[in-house]
Amino acid sequence: MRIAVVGATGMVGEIMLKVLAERNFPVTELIPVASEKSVGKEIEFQGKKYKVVGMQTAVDMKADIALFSAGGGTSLEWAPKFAAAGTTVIDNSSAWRMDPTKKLVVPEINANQLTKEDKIIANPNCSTIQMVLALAPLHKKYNVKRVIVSTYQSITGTGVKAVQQFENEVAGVKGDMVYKYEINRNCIPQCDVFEDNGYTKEEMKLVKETKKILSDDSIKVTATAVRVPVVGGHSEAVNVEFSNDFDVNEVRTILSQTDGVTVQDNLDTFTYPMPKYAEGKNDVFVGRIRRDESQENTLNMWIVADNLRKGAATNTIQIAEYLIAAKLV
Ligand code: 11C
Repeated sequence: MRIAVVGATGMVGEIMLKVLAERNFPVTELIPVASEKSVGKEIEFQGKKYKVVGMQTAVDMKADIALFSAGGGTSLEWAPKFAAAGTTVIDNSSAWRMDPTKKLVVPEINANQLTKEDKIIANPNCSTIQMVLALAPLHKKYNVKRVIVSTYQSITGTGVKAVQQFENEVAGVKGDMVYKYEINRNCIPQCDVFEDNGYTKEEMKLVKETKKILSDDSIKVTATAVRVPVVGGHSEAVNVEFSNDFDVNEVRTILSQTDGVTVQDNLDTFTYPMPKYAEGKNDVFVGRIRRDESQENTLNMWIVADNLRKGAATNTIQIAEYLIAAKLV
């Protein structure tokens, strides 16, 4: 497969290259793509050096698949050009996610909806992916009515400049501020910009994307997304009300049999997921699974994942792997 990585020099792009190599993805030719200022730079992949090319050059090279992680504007402009050249685009930005003509895919849940006609495929937001991966099998069994989610999101979700802000603060060095406030020793109850309804974009992604991925508009979701001074991954406290009652041990069994989910839930050994230990892993980790004693048919759980991996690069590459296995490219 000839694979273009658009945004190859960015944070997610770098993890994409790592994950492609780790998973022995069948890359016959890598086409690293980035903005004009990075064109000509060399990137090493599996012992070979590749020169970064610009967008139009990459379109003209007609890769089989383009993995995009270059922001919404770039994606809106360039994904259709790649698609018109015959390249299947898997896009990490929010540009196409809610477009009714585009599929929003978490492979373990809904990759079977994909067809050869899907030339631009959307990768969901990181905080959505980890939540829906745990919700999907429980929705099948007990029917999810309502979800209340509070997130504790890694600064890597904002990008490299946020990590720099954090490191400057820790070192006591003055530098550019990406957040409105200091993030070190703080929690900022704002991920992304505010919308007219008083929620942030990030919170509304959790609401809208969940319904689309689980193909169920009746699921009610409400979210509070918080930025915390953490680098390894996003954590989420998720309260789920079902239509039907459940057995907590059965929930644990269902989750532990779910592809891509690892249950870490043993109070005797103080075992529960934490971002520090999820970092670098491709799975979604679920723990603190317990009944909500304040309300019928309601469950609490704690869900953690490396937002740059399952939340971004790994999910994108799993979609590409599915396309190849299903002979859709
Ligand atoms: C964050 N979830 O942590 C965001 C980053 O729509 O793909 C990814 C934004 C997106 O701030």
